[in-house]
Amino acid sequence: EKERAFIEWYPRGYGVGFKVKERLFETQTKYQRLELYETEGFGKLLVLDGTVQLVEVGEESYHEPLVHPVMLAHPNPRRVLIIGGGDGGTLREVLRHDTVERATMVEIDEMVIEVSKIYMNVARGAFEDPRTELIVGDGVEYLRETDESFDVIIVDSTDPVGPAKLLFSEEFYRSAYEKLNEKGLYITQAGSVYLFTNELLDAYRAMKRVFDRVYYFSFPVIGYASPWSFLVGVKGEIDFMKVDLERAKKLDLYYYDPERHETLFQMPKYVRDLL
Ligand code: AG3
Repeated sequence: EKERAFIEWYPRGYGVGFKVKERLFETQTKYQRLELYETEGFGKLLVLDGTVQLVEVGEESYHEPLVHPVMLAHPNPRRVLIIGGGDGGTLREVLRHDTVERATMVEIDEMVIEVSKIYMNVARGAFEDPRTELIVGDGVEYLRETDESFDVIIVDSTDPVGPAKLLFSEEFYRSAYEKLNEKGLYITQAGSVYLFTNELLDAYRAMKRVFDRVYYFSFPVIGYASPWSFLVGVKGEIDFMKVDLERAKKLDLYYYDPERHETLFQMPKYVRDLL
């Protein structure tokens, strides 16, 4: 019996793959090629333009470090903006913080939201939460044009190559900085530490030109070429090295360990030397 697999190919022929039982769905959306698989041991696998967005089993290893470090470092995050994140995992984690009054999510591709709702349950009710404001649209335009301001902005995009490239530009960071309140935090996923080192460096340097302070950290994510990088931009008086452990206790986390927050900042030496 022949074995089937989905493999995501990174630069220089580095692959990350899963054994799959079947392809459940495939379509070309207005923006990208969307595929959904049933894997052997990790639940459903969502793929956009050949890149793994998530596997159901272990998706928290991405959504927890993307959301909770910034939410717990901010003293009182009430208004949160999410750009991308159509599967709803980021939104779900944001809404677990009871300081949140409104979470606005701007996803460009409605098909990602629909397919995630029909085939998976990553959002676990987050789209129906009364605090959720869901906008199908272009995050770059939204941020440029909105009159709203935010405590935390989270960019849960595809890679810093291709369609999401604008989300890693200095111009975009400037409009994010402007729309942050006096004290605000910005976080973006920034790609594979080993395989997208140059993209990580470019994004870091551009963020340094805009934010008051910039931090980088990495986390091993199930399904991606780990370690995976995250970049944090700070506006105003916030210390990203400290998180609120009282609020953290209520979250019942599985991957990100707020009591060992400092371990996030682990980076291969050559990367630290470059940054
Ligand atoms: N975030 C996807 C991160 C990029 C993955 N890149 C890759 N596999 N090359 C969106 C999905 C999670 N909400």
